[in-house]
Amino acid sequence: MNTPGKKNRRDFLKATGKAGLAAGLSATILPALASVSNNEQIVNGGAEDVLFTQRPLPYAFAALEPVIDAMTMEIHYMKHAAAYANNLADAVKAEGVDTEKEQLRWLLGKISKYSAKMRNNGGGHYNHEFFWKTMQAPAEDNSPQSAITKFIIRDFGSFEAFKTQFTDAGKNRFGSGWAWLVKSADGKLVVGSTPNQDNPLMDVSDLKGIPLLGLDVWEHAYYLKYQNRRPDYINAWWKTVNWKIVQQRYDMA
Ligand code: MN3
Repeated sequence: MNTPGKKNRRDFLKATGKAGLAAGLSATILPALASVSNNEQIVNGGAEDVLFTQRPLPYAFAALEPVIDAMTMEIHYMKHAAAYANNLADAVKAEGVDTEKEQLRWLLGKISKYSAKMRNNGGGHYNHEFFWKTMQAPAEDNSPQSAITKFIIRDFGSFEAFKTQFTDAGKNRFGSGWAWLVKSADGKLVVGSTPNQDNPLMDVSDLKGIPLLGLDVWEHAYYLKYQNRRPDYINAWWKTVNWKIVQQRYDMA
């Protein structure tokens, strides 16, 4: 038997669930499934995997200048994001999560079963790891040169209309939170926002779907350079979006 690829294995899991094991299929090709305890469904299978620990920033603190200044990036990564990761480590220990077997994206899918500390820091850690990967050195003309463009046009009418809707989601999120582009369960692209460190993978979230693109609109993400001008931050941020990563997430979702 050929070992299925990641995508195929996921589709296989979606299609068969635990029945696969009952049918005598080798658990060695189903490591993800084998680690799920009874009465739990795999959720968020197509979402980006994020480890429980903080990964190195994939570029230098100054890499996103002039859109995001090096000082903001350093404080954001070294202090804010590191604190979410540390607090998440405390929470998983206190609440008995086996991080060898559990995956953060699954845990977010049943976050209502855990503490507020797990929700805030699990979301905070996932969101930031996801966010760093979505950015790269700014480019003036930074529209996607990939298949996702046609799906954006299908679901929003035009690329500009999508950008406006996403920008508005970030501008209008009262207080702290995130703006998102998600692939919803019916395959459509949807824009929305979440409060605090909530995430569209969470069972408690009003906005649900597989995240493709996320923007941190907490003041700590932009205040040193933009102060109260959140719209200026968002408008500049478009130059840093790594559309190749967004496309990869769409393909996996
Ligand atoms: Mn942040």
